Amino acid sequence: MGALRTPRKCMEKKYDYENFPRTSVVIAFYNEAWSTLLRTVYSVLETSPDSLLEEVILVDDYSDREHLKEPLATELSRLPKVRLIRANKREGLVRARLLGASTARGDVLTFLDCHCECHEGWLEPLLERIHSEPSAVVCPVIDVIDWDTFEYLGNAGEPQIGGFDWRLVFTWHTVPERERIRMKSPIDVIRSPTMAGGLFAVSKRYFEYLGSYDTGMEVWGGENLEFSFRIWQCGGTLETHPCSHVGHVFPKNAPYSRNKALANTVRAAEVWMDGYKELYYHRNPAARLESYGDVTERRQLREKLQCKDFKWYLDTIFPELHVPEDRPGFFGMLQNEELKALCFDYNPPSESQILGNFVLLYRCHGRGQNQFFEYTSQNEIRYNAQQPEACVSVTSGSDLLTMDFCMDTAPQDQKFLLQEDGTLFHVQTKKCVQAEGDVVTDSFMPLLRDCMDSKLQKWFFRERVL
Ligand code: UD2
Ligand code: MN
Repeated sequence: MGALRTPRKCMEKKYDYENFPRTSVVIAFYNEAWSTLLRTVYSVLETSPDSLLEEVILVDDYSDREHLKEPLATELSRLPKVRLIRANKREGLVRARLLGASTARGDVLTFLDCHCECHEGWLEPLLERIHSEPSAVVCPVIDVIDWDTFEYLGNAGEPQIGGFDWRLVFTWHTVPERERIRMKSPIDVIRSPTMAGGLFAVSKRYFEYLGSYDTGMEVWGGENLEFSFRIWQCGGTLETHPCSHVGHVFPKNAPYSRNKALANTVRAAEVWMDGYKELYYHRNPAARLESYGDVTERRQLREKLQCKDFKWYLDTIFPELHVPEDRPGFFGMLQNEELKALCFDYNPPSESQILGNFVLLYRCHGRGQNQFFEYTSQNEIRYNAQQPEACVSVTSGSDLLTMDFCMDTAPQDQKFLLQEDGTLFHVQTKKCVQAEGDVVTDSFMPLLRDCMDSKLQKWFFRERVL
């Protein structure tokens, strides 16, 4: 096992766990490899205090790989406390987990993915917290197991909290100052706006009270944000315990298609986000067209539990998240007046590295994503896909448009005046943004040029391709 950054106080802490609730560990799997699945099971059995572990429930979500049939049943039959349940059809992770939960005998449900390794002392902190606060949903710190070597790499640094961006993609963030102040000790739980989804413990009763999961969600994706919003808005708390560590193999590719994630995410937005769902739809127009089934029952649940609204959630639980203005006519594709087929287009070097490339012009596609920009009342052109957010800026001496992180108050080089006539005037250099390029190589860019009366220097925002 690699070096772990568990606070030393965690090691020193002794748990008096006689009265702690017992847990059922529920692990749903679909076509998982033998070694990773059994590593998960053995590590649970080897690291959980006997008196705290009621059982381990494995739910086979209708896998078709041979090794998961007889051979798995035989292997597991030798192990104490382990039960194997099989779905009769492919259920997806939400209903597979619920199938396991429905037969659970423990007071607490602890969900794990099927490619984890629990680390010594992982369970006690989770159960202690739920023992003292039954409405707490508690996650371990998720350590990294290398996808290629399966080495337990440990955690790179301080635990992080979960967030999301306005594409409704889950994101990781450093613990904000206000939360560090709230925590009374480094081994106190860390409040988190969202969870990654796979690894958490919850009182069985409280899970049922909260409406367990949205069973209209298929396969994979979206359920983690839905559950996170629901926990907070309906009176619970979502936390990470810095003393609990579980390793997870972050998959480079999954053994199944994840195309249901969009519909699942729309269900979450439709039930929990009120008017803020529009910010999501603006950034992913395909989401608005996706059929997502019936959410009447989930809205009734929200009524019944008298849950708070999304504004409360944003203001109170995730105040760090920038809420876009999305003023009508000032978001979407930024299109050129002369070269009408061309729009601002930005491709970050990678999902985790947003800065570093130039803004280009590319055929307008109307799918939001990398052609989505928002023009703010501070005169910024925000590239609104990722967290932290990036704004169009200019490196001094250059006529190219680049990206830099947005600031609370827009710096001079990030200010562009979109004037009545469509001119996009860069305040600092007093130049205008002009479309330039080459038809033969089909490469175009927005560049800073002396202002003149030309449609190549006129721009307008449009939400869709007409
Ligand atoms: C993350 C979560 C995962 C889930 C997902 C969003 C962690 C560490 N993982 O993705 O738990 O919340 O985000 O949906 O936070 N599975 C089934 N049936 C299916 C599909 C998946 O049983 O149809 C199982 C799968 O075998 C695994 C679990 O569900 O045990 C999660 O799937 P994943 O590991 O492919 O998801 P991951 O870790 O990329
Ligand atoms: Mn996983």
